[in-house]
Amino acid sequence: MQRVLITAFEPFNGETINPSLETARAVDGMDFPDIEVDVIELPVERFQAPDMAIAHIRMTKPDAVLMLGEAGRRSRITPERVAVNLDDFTIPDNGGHQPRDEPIVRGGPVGYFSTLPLAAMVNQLECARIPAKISNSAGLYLCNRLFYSVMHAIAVEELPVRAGFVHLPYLHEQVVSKRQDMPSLSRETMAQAVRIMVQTSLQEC
Ligand code: PCA
Repeated sequence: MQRVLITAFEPFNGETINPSLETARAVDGMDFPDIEVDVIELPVERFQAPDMAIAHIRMTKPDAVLMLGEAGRRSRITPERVAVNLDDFTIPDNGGHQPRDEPIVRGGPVGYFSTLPLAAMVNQLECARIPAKISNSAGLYLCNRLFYSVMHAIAVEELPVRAGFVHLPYLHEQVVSKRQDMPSLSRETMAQAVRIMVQTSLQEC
């Protein structure tokens, strides 16, 4: 039995839901024949989120880590290619922190590539008629920070785990009464997408 850890974020920026958490919860209840799926909810707080994720990876030793977060305004499921060593928050996190133009790890590498099979993930999503595309920037907010911090811990500690980050668009209910011109996906589509990515994340490249 292989193990996949999914991380998801609590709501932020005045929202009452976060599509990553809603979707992770839906996938947590699904049956995977040969995979044990574990879900953790992370606070939108620059220190706690990476610490919690890394502690969980060390403790439970998953085979793959699929980190999820919201990227409103995007119209597709977007697996991220790269994490960069920079915090530049344009809004404060839920703890009130707003670092500007600061390295995440002083003296650390400029970036880390995702070690998930991105092309296969996008291909499988497209086969299921779900819009998807590799993204070349995870931004400079907490999702990038979590992504970078986890990849750095995996590299430094030489942990045998593949990992990467995927941004999800808004859910329909987030654009019904506000943001009327913004794209969104249904809960069903989002959950199916994450299910597909969990399965594909373990495929050999
Ligand atoms: N999205 C934010 C942080 C939490 C989330 O779900 C981001 O893209 O950085």
